Amino acid sequence: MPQKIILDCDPGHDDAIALLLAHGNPEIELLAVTTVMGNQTLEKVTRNALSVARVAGITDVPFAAGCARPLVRTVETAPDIHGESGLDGPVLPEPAIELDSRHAVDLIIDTVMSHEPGTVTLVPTGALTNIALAVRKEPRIAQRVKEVVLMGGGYHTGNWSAVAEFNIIIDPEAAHIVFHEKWPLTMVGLDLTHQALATDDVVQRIAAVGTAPATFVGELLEFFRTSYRDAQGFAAPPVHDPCAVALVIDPKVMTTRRVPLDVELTGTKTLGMTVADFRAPAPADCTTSVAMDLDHERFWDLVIDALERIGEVQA
Ligand SMILES: [Ca+2]
Repeated sequence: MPQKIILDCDPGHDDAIALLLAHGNPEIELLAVTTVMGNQTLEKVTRNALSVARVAGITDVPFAAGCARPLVRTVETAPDIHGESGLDGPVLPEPAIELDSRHAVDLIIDTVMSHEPGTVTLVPTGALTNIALAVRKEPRIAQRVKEVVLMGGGYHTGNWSAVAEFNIIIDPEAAHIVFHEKWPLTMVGLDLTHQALATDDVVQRIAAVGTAPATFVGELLEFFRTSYRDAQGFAAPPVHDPCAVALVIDPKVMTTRRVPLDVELTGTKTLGMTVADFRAPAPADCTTSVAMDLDHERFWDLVIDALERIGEVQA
């Protein structure tokens, strides 16, 4: 049985690849795609999501726009990493599908409540604003979702401050809500995703696929490589968001450890830090885990396999 997921994202180069992986992998049933401000404004990331849907050939999945600003704080975007469009590099095709008329929060609630309990996994790859509001509006989803597998945070490292990751620090209050619900939650953070580097051999393998979606990913990675080199000193860019999708597909793609997790809301130097308590043993009621070690080859095999399944090979 495929794993049913809702992808809540802010495309975003790595979100786009996460969406292509979710669509192309036969172990995933993509129930809905929702958007949230982050890498760029809500308007831009929503348009980007629809453009990626066209690239991927997704026509039968509802897409809905969500929150245009964080719960408490002002909007912060990441043009240094993702460009002015939020998805700079390739030419973005005109969307071919219309947005769902519902707000993302309502689409998330409707989707979770209309499926059997324990069958829907939430995969947030942006700020947690929509997820936080969804569980506040309909608290029953906390018992009903199978689990939350999110890209964000990090237990030893940050990227938007010394200790905080972008998705968490732009809406730490939302992250606090999501981390404190009693649903099983796995944080796929920077400690893990900084192992998911699009190295030269990966880029060559993607180029060899020869389909329009693979060419699109190649153009995304070209821009991403330059921005990560210039902004954060990486030789090869870390491709964060598909790691969360990959964990849903194949638990063997990374190791995880059950540890209590919290989010710093009051630190003067540590706002948005995700605090993992590695003291053993974890309490019996602990429902949170962190991702630790990635099987790099297994991960990229999944991404490339998905790309091989969507789009025609070009002459
Ligand atoms: Ca993202």
